[in-house]
Order: sequence, then structure tokens, then C-alpha cells
Amino acid sequence: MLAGWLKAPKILQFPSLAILDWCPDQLNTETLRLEFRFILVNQSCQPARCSFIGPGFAIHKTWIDGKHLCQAMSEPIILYDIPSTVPGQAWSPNPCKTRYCLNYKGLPYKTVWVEYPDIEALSKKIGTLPTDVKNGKPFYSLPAIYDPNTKTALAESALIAEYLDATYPDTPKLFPVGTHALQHAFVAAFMQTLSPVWQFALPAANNILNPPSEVYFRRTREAMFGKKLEDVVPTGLAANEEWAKVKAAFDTVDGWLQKGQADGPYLTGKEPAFADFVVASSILCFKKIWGAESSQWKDVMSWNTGRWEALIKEFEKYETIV
Ligand SMILES: N[C@@H](CCC(=O)N[C@@H](CS)C(=O)NCC(=O)O)C(=O)O
Repeated sequence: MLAGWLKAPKILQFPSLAILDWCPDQLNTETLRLEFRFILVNQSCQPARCSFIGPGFAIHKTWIDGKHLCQAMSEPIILYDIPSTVPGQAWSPNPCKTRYCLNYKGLPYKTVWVEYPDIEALSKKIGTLPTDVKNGKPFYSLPAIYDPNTKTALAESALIAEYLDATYPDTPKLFPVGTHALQHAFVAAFMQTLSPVWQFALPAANNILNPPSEVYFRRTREAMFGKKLEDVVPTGLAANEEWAKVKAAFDTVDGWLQKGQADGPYLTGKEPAFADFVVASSILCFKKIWGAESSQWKDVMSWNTGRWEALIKEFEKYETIV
């Protein structure tokens, strides 16, 4: 036993996790050898990191303060994400939803980076299903996860969120009871409403990709738009007109969210839900691809009384890339 470490007094074994009969109040984010799923402290779940030493669990003694419930999961979930040249590599809006979800739930995970042209082969290898059909062909996409604790491979951010809720029921809910239909409809409406933004965002996204993904992204997106990526971003008068549509889209979403302000701040109440992470993922992606100093990002920050910047600031604690 290393100095400063205490052995857990009691561990209850469950199929994929262990529950200690005590846990620390004082959270510490030192890098340790086993990551605990979460700690239930006075009914609120919080991520925690503990250490696995030999045959029993152990925890640093400075963390031990009271008798609470602590749960551990034996192996981290693998999150497959698309890399880029931005700091930390993460930029892609869909995998970002799952990262927010995993961090929010305090589930240990590990990111594996997959370039665009390798997504299909990876999906077939781990056994995830296509998430769509495009041009008559199965479309494989990220995020995908592989959970070694249940031997489950899954793609599609909403399906993953629902899987995590069902598999780890004691972690904070992404789909609180009664909100499935609302959240699915909100996400569909949000994506549809935001469609004017992609002509500004996709060409910029291409600039931050690594070479293999850049070639793939250019080919597939140019086929989608029917023109060179450089010609996709509107210029001159059209630029102002199209950018005004982007602002109008944000105004629309802001209007929806304002209606629930009294019960909020989040879509389904006081705690964030999956749909809030969907909104934040897009906003965060725009910031990363345009850059914090870009005129586009400065505009977005200035809209709707700073709602969008405040949202991603609030969720910074769930942005950690592991
Ligand atoms: N509805 C899916 C969308 C996933 C998606 O389109 N992901 C993009 C990355 S952001 C992707 O993997 N695209 C693969 C491709 O373009 O070939 C989800 O939410 O997971």
C-alpha cells in the first residue's frame, strides 16, 4: 500500500461496478489509476477519481470525510471522436454531445481519435450500425462508444445518451422521465432551424482538419453543396443576407428557451438534459472552427443577451477531454 492511501473498508460487487460503503467528500482530480464513476454526496452525483491498488480499492486519506456511497466501474468506456488541429483535438459537434454526457454523468471514458475516412471501417469492426442512409448507402458516423463493461458498441448521440441513462441508472439523467418526446422534437427543430449556419461553418471546419480528414471532408461536402468549399461561404450582399438568417435562427431558439426561463435555466428544468448538451455542442463547435477572435464568434457572443457564450461557459466543467 502506498503511503497516504487507505483501503476501502467494504466493497459490494455488482456485475460491472463496485459500491463502496463510504466515499470522500473532498474531490480531488489528481491522475490516479482507477476512475470511479461518480460519488453520491447528499444525493448529488459528482465525478470522482480514486485509485485501485492490488486486490482492493483504495482512496487517498485526505478525501475521506464521512460515510457516503461511492461507485466504481472497472473499465473506461471508449469514445470515438474525430480529431483536428485545435488544442485538445476535439471540435466535432456530434461527438462533443457524448463527451458532455459522459463527463456530466461522471463516467470514466477514454477518447480514441478516428479520421473521417476510417469511420466506416471502425464502425464495422466494433459492430455499430449505420446511423443514416445517404445517397442510397449506409452512413456510418461518430460519436460511437464501446462499453467494455457490457460489451456494447453503439453509434448516434441520442441513442448513446439513452443507453447511458439505462445502463448507469444512478448517474444524473440525460432524459428525465417524461422528456423523451420533447427532447427529440427539440433537437430535430434545433438542427433544422440552424441550417443557415452550415454554409459559414463547414468550409471553416475543413481548415482545422488533419490531412486525411480534410481530403474526405472536402470531397463529401463539395458533393453535398455541388460546389467548391471556397465558393460555399456567401460573399458581398449575400453574406449579410445569409448571416442575418443565422441571427434569426439563434433568435428563434432563444425565443423557445425564454418560454421555459421560469422553470429553467435548462430545457427541462434546473439540471441540464441531453438537448442542452446538443445546443452547447453546436455553439462550442462554432467557437472552435471560427476561432474565439473571429467576427462570426464575436457576433454570436453578442446575440440574445450573451446566452450562447454563457451556456458553453457553464458547461466548461463537462468539456474535459480524457
Ligand atoms: N445524428 C448523428 C449524427 C452524427 C454525425 O453526422 N457525425 C458526423 C461527425 S459530426 C460524422 O461522423 N460524419 C461522418 C461522415 O461525414 O462521413 C448523431 O447525433 O450521432
